[in-house]
Amino acid sequence: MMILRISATSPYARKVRIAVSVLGLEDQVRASLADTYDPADDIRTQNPLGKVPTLLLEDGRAIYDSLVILEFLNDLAGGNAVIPSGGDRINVLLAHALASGMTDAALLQAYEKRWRSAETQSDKWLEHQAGKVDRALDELESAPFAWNDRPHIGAIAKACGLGFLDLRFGGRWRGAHPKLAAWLDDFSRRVPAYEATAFKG
Ligand SMILES: N[C@@H](CCC(=O)N[C@@H](CS)C(=O)NCC(=O)O)C(=O)O
Repeated sequence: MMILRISATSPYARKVRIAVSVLGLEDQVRASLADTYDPADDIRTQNPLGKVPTLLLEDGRAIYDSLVILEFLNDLAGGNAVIPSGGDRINVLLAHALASGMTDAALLQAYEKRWRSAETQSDKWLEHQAGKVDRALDELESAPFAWNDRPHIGAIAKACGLGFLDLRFGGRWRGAHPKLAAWLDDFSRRVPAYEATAFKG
């Protein structure tokens, strides 16, 4: 059994958890909570970066960065599953990059507020990151990408990024991005793992 180190709120871990479900690999992967703030947690020896998600293989290897884990799981499922082998591959990876970059910018804002006192927080930095999120949301609103029977990693990353904005920024993106909100509702209906991996507090 492989072990997936996660945190309950991590959008990157959620992306991998949804991919595990979509690929039908639930019986091969067990999730285990990690506390990335606790120096005594094994996550820092399993992954020098101390980040979730990290996938621990049965042969002792640890695989990290969510995109590398997704590539691994895609191969394990026989390939050409959540990441296309040809054709749309670059488009799907690009969609993943946009959604992940948006998530990174949202997370950096959340960290700025968590790790710095109110007096030392940089408004300039927060605005710089917020600009990335806003532009990514506008791009996603104007050019929503479809998926058919099985969501690819671009769609999964997009849903998890939006879910993180719902969780940490009170869903404020929804008002100005109605098509995107409808897209997420549809994703949530069609992919049960999305709701199943939502942070319930
Ligand atoms: N690029 C990484 C980002 C992972 C990441 O930043 N995870 C956060 C949780 S959302 C984390 O583990 N943070 C702890 C830390 O940075 O020390 C990926 O895609 O896996």
